[in-house]
Amino acid sequence: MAKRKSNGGDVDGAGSILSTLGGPSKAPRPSRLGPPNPIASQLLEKVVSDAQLAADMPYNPTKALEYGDAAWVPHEGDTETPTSPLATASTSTETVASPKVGAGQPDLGDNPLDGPLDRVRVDDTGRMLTTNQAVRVADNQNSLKAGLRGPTLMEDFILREKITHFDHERIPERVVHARGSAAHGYFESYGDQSAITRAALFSATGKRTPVFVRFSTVAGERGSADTVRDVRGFAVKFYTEDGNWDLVGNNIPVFFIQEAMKFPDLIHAVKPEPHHGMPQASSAHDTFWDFASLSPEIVHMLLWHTSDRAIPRSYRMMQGFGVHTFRLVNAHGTSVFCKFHWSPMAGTHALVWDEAVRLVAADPDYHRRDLWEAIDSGQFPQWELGLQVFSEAQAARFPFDILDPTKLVPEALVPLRTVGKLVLNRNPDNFFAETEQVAFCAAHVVPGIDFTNDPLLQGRLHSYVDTQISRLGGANFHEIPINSPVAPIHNNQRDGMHRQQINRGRVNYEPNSLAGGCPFQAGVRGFVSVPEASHGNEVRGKPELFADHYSQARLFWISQTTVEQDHIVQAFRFELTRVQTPAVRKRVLAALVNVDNGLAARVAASLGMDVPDPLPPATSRPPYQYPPSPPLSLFHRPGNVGVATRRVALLVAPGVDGPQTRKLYAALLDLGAAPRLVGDQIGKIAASDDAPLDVEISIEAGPSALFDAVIVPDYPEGECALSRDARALEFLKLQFRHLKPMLAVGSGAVLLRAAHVPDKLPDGQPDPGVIVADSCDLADALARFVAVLARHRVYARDTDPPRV
Ligand code: HDE
Repeated sequence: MAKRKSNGGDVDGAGSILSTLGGPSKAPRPSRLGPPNPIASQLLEKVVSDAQLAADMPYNPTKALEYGDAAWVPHEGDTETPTSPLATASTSTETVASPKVGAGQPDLGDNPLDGPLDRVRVDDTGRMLTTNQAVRVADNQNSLKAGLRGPTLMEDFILREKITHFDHERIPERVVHARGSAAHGYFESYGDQSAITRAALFSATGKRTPVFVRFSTVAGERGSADTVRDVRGFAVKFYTEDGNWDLVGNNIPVFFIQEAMKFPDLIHAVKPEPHHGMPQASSAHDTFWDFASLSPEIVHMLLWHTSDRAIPRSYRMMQGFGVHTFRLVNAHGTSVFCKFHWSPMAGTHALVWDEAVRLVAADPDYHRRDLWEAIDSGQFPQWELGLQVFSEAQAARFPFDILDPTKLVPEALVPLRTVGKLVLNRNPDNFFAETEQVAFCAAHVVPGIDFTNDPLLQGRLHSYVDTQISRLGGANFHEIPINSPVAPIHNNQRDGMHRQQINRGRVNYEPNSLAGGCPFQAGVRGFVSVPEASHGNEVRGKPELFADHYSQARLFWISQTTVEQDHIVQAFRFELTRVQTPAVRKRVLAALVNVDNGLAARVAASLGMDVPDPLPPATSRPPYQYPPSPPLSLFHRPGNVGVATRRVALLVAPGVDGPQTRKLYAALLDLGAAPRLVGDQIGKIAASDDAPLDVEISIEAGPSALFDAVIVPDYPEGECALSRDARALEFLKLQFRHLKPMLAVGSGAVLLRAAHVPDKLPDGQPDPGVIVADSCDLADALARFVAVLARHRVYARDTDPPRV
């Protein structure tokens, strides 16, 4: 073997570099580490550049900026650029490539977990079945047995993997808001709001930010029905260039309680009673009303909860609210208060209570289906975002405390400033991966948005991340694709269950010199909290103004139309009738006396009770007398989408006027509505002409509650068989009872008569929604029908009890 020639000093310190333990007193710089070896050369380059990077930071240059006045303006971290990418590598072998590790060369500053969801979408077209270890499965029909009639073998790893995965398919449902539906879309800014906020999504006209929005009910379990009486969640995740902002709101602008401390009590009270697990997804039971009647701060919310807001026709037809007062902060650090409002372009519309109850059976997925169908048919739901912006000085003059989440800011005090629109234009690929695994958090804000001291909001800032840790199995739920931001994530958080990121390098702390100070703190380019002065004693309590429990409840009541007030009374009647304890009912009535005597008297009468003395108020301050606020009525926002997405049943049977039916059907389709031929059973029926019609759904599978309106076409040969079918007559009665537009053409009117549908309103005027027309007036009749349908319901028809 030839002897290697030594060059003396050019290998000094090489041994230290080859060892991972200890080192010499000065950074060694040998020119080689031994025989030619590309990896060893990289190790040398790595150690030399590493040592240089550390030496470039002789001390922590920003330490002094953490103290005193300097701390008011956060400073950017100090950073040095390495002389070689290898300086920050984990290993000198990182350039070794393979189909598994990839190309080897690092993409400096990159985190491939960020970015579009394309990277995790999976398609199986043309692929063979495999196990999770990618072993191809030869037989997916039989387990491995010792003989055809023998025992199944433990060895069958394919069976065991399949069943084990199946056994663990379920994750805990959300403790509240378990039932929900979601969609992707975007937020488009109408202008530049940089004067009031530095939030990037509001920086320019036309700027689009991707969003994922989840709607939900609060009380019901994951499999509960959509149309129960409940608050609806309206949670929006904005994937902004400055990180994720979650506006986790509701469809009602106020909340039940004022204090995070009371949330578990509220939820325990409204959830099924713990002894027998009933009722599901309903507030109509003793424990809820017991808690409510002892917590008068709830009364404002109770009026919203008993109003038709709690039974929306569609997620697409409800408002959304941030509820709390937030802060907007501009680039100079100046902040203003802000309330967030989503207003649906389709208007605010509700179900009728009896209809909502029937839908629980007819289609428990009613709202989920409605959202999915609208988006999949290209009728994208839209909302406008309105801000109520006000200063601290204005807030100080309000007759309520802006930190109290049971109070709203009347639009007469602060009008809405419309700043953009939300469009939902894509359904998820996979319900579990996206809708179930999405993790909203009230604490996810971006630079430009900040919190206030609302004590309910402050409690929420803790709760959401905390709950995801058990629901989604650990601290890395932010890496689940639907939750990961499109903005880059770089920090020193490491490890934990299900970690996906493979962090390069040995540095997982800050300050550091070994990674050139990276990732370095962003200073004023990062999130800077509003430096709000705080003084006062540590105390458990609430400000005096929070004790006004009734003024805004009364404001809501007097801002409702007569029909809406009637429905509130009926909802109290229903809820309290289901309560079993008279003392609880009495306390609720006593609270209502403080809102309005008439309301209390009507609810009391509906329960066969006397009006009790009012509950003693919690404050000696007289209630504030607000003038009515029209925007608080559901009818204030009729919407501007006409009859688009409205479901219309055409009741058909053999002998129906074929050409007319087809004409009506096509006309509705052209208007964006969703017509459907409903009959005794699906399949072909003979029409008046030679072309048979195809009934699309039976009355049994498609009952009245599923449709917004009905048309009975003409039967030229006379009587229609459906006039002897009790299901068809009930269909028509329910259409009438649920205040829906009805059009009967020619002898189709026989059916309306057989169902005893009146054509007059209670005041004797013609019912504009019961339209009986001759075949020759079809165009005019259809135009009238469509006009009524666009206004949703014929509330003038409403009576209690119903006439039909
Ligand atoms: Fe929530 N809430 N909440 N909440 N909330 C949750 O977080 C909580 C409150 C709201 O579609 C939970 O991920 C506390 C007000 C929505 O995934 C949990 C308090 C408002 C959603 C939680 C409140 C909301 C939630 C359950 C009082 C309207 C569904 C699962 C201090 C502004 C988000 C989860 C989705 C979900 C806690 C009060 C809205 C447990 C402690 C007020 C829309 O973290």
